[in-house]
Amino acid sequence: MTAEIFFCHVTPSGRGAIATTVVWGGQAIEAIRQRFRPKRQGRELGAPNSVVYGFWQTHNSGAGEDVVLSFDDQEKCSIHSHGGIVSRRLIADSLIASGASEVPASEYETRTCPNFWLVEIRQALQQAASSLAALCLLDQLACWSTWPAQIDQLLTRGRRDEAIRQIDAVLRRSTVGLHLTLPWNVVLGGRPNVGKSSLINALLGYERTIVSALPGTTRDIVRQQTVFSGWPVTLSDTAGIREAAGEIERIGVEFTQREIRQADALIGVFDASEPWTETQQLFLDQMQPDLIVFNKRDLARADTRRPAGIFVSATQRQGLDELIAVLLAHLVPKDFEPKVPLPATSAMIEHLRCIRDQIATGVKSVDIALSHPRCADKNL
Ligand SMILES: Nc1nc2c(ncn2[C@@H]2O[C@H](COP(=O)(O)OP(=O)(O)OP(=O)(O)O)[C@@H](O)[C@H]2O)c(=O)[nH]1
Ligand SMILES: [Mg+2]
Repeated sequence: MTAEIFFCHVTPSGRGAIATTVVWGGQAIEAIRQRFRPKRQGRELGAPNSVVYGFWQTHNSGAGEDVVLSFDDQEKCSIHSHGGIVSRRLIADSLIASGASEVPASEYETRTCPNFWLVEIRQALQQAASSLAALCLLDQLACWSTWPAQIDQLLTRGRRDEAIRQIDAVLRRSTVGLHLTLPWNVVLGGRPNVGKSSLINALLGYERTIVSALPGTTRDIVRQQTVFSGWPVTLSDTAGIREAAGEIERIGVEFTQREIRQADALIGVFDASEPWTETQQLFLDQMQPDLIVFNKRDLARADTRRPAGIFVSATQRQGLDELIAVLLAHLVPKDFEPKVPLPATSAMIEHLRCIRDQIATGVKSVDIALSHPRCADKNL
């Protein structure tokens, strides 16, 4: 640590029950002594893992703000104050007056934790899209506390091929790791009027997108995020694809085709009340969806020519659970296991690839456990 003093508000900026401001740096204890009066006189400040109750003196408040200080050691302390915006601001102002610099919350982990992997997982944890994702990421904290050091050990013992094999195995889990915070992009495509918008509304549980009996209702892409069994998913409704369309609808169809190319899963929606024709088959062959769904199963007509698919009714809310289960089975790898290391951010993937290349080119030790690409030039 340098002799400088830094502080960061680690709780959100709105009103809350308690606000926590972390102060750190070589002179942190001095800045705290200038302002803090313990309730019980003579309490020692800065003892490792100690907690002290007292008052924070600011220019504007006579008695001072009630605060609880929790010290990691002499160089790092958390100030827990009232969660109101004013009290937090007063503490910040007095720290600045004592020479401290404010660090934005987005940089806090990078500045205070020397372990790149744990910083990345903690940042991902802040963006966890569901409680399942948060639990997986908590497991990942444990994984990444030990796994990089194991790779270092393999290298020290000259087992380069095994190190590369293990890194490759972790890299193969990148997609699923990224989707703990990033929604899977699921696109519903099909001919006009088959019930794509109705199906999206049924899956979301509310009327997000316009439904009408008129073919060509949806023109723009309508996206909405939701969570299926703990996995974040963005559902994209698209314009029904048909050739004889007007100018606006034609642009909508172009948007649809672009959206389809970027999909993690494309659901091809067909109308179960219509017979299966050659045109339908041609359309299916061109679209090549990941999942075939026959909507309007409440009006379904038997037709042996139809390919295999999931039968649902958006309006009757039938078959939706099966559709979600099949969709997740398509998206999430079968061997998904939260207790093995997963790269959860793009920076982790990039850094792992770089380390792998270094090992492959013959570097004997890369100090994976301590490598911290983002901090390398920050001299903290
Ligand atoms: N009976 C029945 N009707 C449905 C079902 N799903 C949708 N519909 C009806 O089918 C018509 C078209 O539905 P939409 O959801 O607007 O169809 P779409 O595929 O989004 O149509 P475009 O936006 O024009 O491409 C509406 O009248 C819906 O009420 C269903 O499961 N059963
Ligand atoms: Mg529509």
